[in-house]
Amino acid sequence: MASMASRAAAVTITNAALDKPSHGSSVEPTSRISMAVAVDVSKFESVTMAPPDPILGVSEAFKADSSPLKLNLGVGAYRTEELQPYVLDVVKKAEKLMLESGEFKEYLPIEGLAAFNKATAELLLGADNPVIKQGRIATVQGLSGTGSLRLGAAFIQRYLPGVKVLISSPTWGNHKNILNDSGVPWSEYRYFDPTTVGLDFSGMIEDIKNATDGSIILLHGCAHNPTGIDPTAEQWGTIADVIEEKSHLPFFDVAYQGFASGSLDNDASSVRQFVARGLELFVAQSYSKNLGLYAERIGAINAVVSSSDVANRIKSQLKRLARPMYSNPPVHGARIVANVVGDPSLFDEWRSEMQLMAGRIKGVRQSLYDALSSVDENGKDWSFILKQIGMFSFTGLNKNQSDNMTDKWHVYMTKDGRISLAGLSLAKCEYLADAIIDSYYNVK
Ligand code: PLA
Repeated sequence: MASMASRAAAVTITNAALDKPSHGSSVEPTSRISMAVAVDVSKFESVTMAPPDPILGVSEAFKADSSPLKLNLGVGAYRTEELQPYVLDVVKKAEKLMLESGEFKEYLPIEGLAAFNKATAELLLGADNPVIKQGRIATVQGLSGTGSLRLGAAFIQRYLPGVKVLISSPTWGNHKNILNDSGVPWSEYRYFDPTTVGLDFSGMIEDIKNATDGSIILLHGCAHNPTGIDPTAEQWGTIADVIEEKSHLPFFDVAYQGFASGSLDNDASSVRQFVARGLELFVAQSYSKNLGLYAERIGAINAVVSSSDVANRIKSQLKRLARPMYSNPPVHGARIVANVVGDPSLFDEWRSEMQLMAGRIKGVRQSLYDALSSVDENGKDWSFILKQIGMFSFTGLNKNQSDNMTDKWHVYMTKDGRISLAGLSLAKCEYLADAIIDSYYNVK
C-alpha cells in the first residue's frame, strides 16, 4: 500500500538568499518554488530493530500475556504479598510534608540538592566517618543508580582514558551497556562457580591480580545481581589487599543498601571497609529499591579521594559532564530522601519498613526452598537458594529451561535463570516450585 507520504506532493518554498553567504540587508531575497514528490524510502531505512532489553523487556512480555497464572519475576521491583506495587508509608508522609510546605520547582544546582548530597554520603559512609569531616568525598546527585554509574563512566572515559574496567562474570547486564556507551573498555573477572552455585573466590582474586596495574574493579557493594552471592567480610579484606597491591581503583555499585539485610550499616560494610583502609574509590548509589523510589530516578555518584582539594576538583568535573547531558537532576526524589533522613522519626520508620521488605523477601526465599525440597523426588540440594542474599535468586536454570518457565508456566524471568523473589508471594511458592522442577528435570 502506498504510504501517505508517497502520495503527497511536497511543496517547498526556499529563500534562495539563504543558500548563499549573506551580504547584509541590501540583498533582495529571491524566492524559488520547487515541487518534489516525497518517496517511500525513509532516511532511516538502515535503522534496525533493537532487541528487547533482557530485563525491562520481560515486563513488556508479561503485560501481553493474558493467562491468570502469570507471574512477573523479571525486573527487581518490590511487591506486596498481594503482588501489588508498594509505596512506603514513610515516603507518603514525606511527600505530604513537602506538599504542605509548598516547595519550589526551580532548577536544582548541577550537583543536585545539597541536603540530599549530605544525607546520601552520610548514609553510605556513616555520619561520623572522618572522610566526610575531612571533605574527602565528592558527591553529585545522579539519575538513580544507572545515571550515576553513567556519570562515573563518563568521568573515567575523560580522565582515565583507555583504562579497563573489570566487571564480574556475570553482572547486571546494564553495566556492559553503560561502559560501552561511555566508550570505556571492559573485561570480566570470574565470580560465579556453577558447580558450587557459589563464589569462585580464587578465580576472582586471580583475575584481579592479573589485571594491568591501575585497572578499575567494578564491585557490587551488597546483594550481587544476578547471583545473590556476596563475599564474606574476610574475603572483602583479601579483595581490598589485592586491589591495593595492584593500585586498582574500586568502583562500587550500591543499589541495595538496607534492602539486602534490612540494615543500612551492614549493607555498606564492604564500602566502609575499603574506605577505612584509605583507598580511593567511586561509589554509585540508588534509592530505587530501599525507598521504593524507582521512577523518581534518585541516586548519587561519590568519589572518595585522598584530599578535599582533589574532591573539589573531581566534583567540578562531574558537574561539567552532567551539564550537557541532562543539565541538572530532578528534585522530588532528592527531597524525599533528604526529608526522611533528616527527620529522626521518619528515619526510624524507614528503617522498619526496609526490614519489613527485606523480611518478606527472606520469607518467600525460605518458602520456595521448602516447596522445592518437598516437590523434588530426586532429592537435589536446593539450599543454595537460602544462601543467596537480596531480592534475586539465581536458580541455575539455563536459557531453554527459563524459556519453558515462561512458555509453559507463564513465569516471566530473565534468560540467565534469575528470578526476582521481590515479585513472589508465599501463596505462589508451590506453583513456582512445580515450574522449576519441571523445567530443571524435563528440559535440557
Ligand atoms: N545497579 C544494579 C546492580 C542494579 O541491579 C540496578 C537495578 C541498578 C544499578 C540501577 O537501578 P536504578 O537505575 O533504578 O537505580 N536493577 C534492576 C532494574 C532492579 C533494572 O534492570 O533496571 C534489575 O531488575 O536488575
